[in-house]
Amino acid sequence: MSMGLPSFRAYVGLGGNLGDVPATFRDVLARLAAVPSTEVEGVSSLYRTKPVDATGPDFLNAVVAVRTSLGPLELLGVLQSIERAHNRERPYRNAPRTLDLDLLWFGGLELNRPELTVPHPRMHQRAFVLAPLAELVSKLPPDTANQGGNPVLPEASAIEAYSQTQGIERLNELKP
Ligand code: A4P
Ligand code: MG
Repeated sequence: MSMGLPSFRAYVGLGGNLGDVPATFRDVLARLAAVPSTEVEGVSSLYRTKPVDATGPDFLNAVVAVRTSLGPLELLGVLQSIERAHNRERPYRNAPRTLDLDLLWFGGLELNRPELTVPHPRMHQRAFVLAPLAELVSKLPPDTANQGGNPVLPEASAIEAYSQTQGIERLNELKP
């Protein structure tokens, strides 16, 4: 990472319910690590999750933290190119997918544009996002490199309760 440029911590949600999803997620980590001005700071465990407003088999979900001096729209572009590399098709909304990458949080920035809303507007209802995100936030040192602070999340007990109701099961660590 080049010195001097401001950098931000971003949290990216990974989801998929088609194909070899752990292999897909490992490939996402490798591709993110190769992005200029970007490093992977941490990864949650893998979670097996029941589809929410979606059809098909159970999902796997995870969250990755990156530190980047890319801008939020540039990072979104990178995420979309990684989705395309995995032949993500969009026959209809919330169709089963090989890979969905959502930008959950970008250095505390609040952005509301058609192509990008951060923080991600649906993350607070979704245990498949909250459980891995809370795990990762608690594992990483607080982000003091910028003024954006850290994601504000429900209490651990509330996330645990959502996870029970929504059928979220923590699996193994996602190893690069
Ligand atoms: N977009 C706007 N804000 C963002 C953001 N913060 N991150 C725009 C990523 N993209 C953002 O996304 C549609 C458009 O959203 C993009 O053009 C982008 O510019 P998409 O990935 O093409 O469409 P999608 O995935 O069908 O919709 P979306 O909104 O990503 O769906 P969700 O809300 O992510 O839900 N159940 C389980 N258990 N696990 C899952 O992972 N995922 C979904 C998808 C539903 N149910 C699930 C899971
Ligand atoms: Mg998406």
